[in-house]
Amino acid sequence: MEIKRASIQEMSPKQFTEEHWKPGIPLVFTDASQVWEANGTFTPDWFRKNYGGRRTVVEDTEYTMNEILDLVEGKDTSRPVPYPCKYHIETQLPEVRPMLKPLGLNYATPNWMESSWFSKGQWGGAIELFIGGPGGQFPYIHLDYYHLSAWINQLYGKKQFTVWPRGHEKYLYPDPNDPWKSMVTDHDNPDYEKFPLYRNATPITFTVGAGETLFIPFGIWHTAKSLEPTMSIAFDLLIGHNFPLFLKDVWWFRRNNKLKALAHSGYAALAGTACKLGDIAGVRRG
Ligand SMILES: O=C(O)CCC(=O)C(=O)O
Ligand SMILES: [Fe+2]
Repeated sequence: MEIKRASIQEMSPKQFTEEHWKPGIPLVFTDASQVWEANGTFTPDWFRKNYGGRRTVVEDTEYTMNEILDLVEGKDTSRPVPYPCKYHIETQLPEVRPMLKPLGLNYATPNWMESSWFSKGQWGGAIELFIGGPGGQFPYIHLDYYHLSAWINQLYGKKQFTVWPRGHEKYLYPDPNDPWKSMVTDHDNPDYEKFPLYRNATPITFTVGAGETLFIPFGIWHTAKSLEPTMSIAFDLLIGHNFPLFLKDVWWFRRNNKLKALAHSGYAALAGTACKLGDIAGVRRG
């Protein structure tokens, strides 16, 4: 597997579906987010000016936007810089939501996560702003929950990503208590005594810069590291193709409470049917 970079000029939505979405191959779009007003607007200074006092909690500590930006830009060196610092767009920064339209960049569409059926549920699928500083490392190698596919829109600074091909769980030692997380830490310098099968893994590391969008299909193990002050907007894609796996996960996460599992799976199945019919009828979402 290699990571292809493509401009929207050379990758039609149909071609994207056939060559990346269906086979599950990541892609870096060099310019897909230019349809967003956020692209070029989201900078540390812009957030300081407009939302400097906006609060969020990172690793049990509450910070304002200004405090986070001072840390990631090295203006405050008195304490460690946490990663990732996240804001949930719909609830913590709803004012900027109109600047992320069309959410799916004309590729991640139709997206059932944009229907009111799914945004009501507890299924992942949030739109989030990630802020990081130099060296900020995502804490583990993982798969995203619910078999959702991730779209990571780098809007400021460079981030390094590492991905492992689908099926690499056999080399990555998933945590038995949370099989979406790998127990392999420090993949640049792995402990082969503890993780001998990791020798067979074939990670690919690459950089995603401002204005670029990384598509991570479900089943692709991944992790990230901020190389400098960075801002990105991540959202998830759910569609007929990953829905059966999504539905299985809805059950699996609630399997210890059969009644709850049944209620949530029933709701999700109904929502999926509604979205499928909506797609056929050409319903526009978001
Ligand atoms: O941008 C990053 O740090 C990676 C985020 C990620 O993979 C996740 O939140 O699931
Ligand atoms: Fe992820």
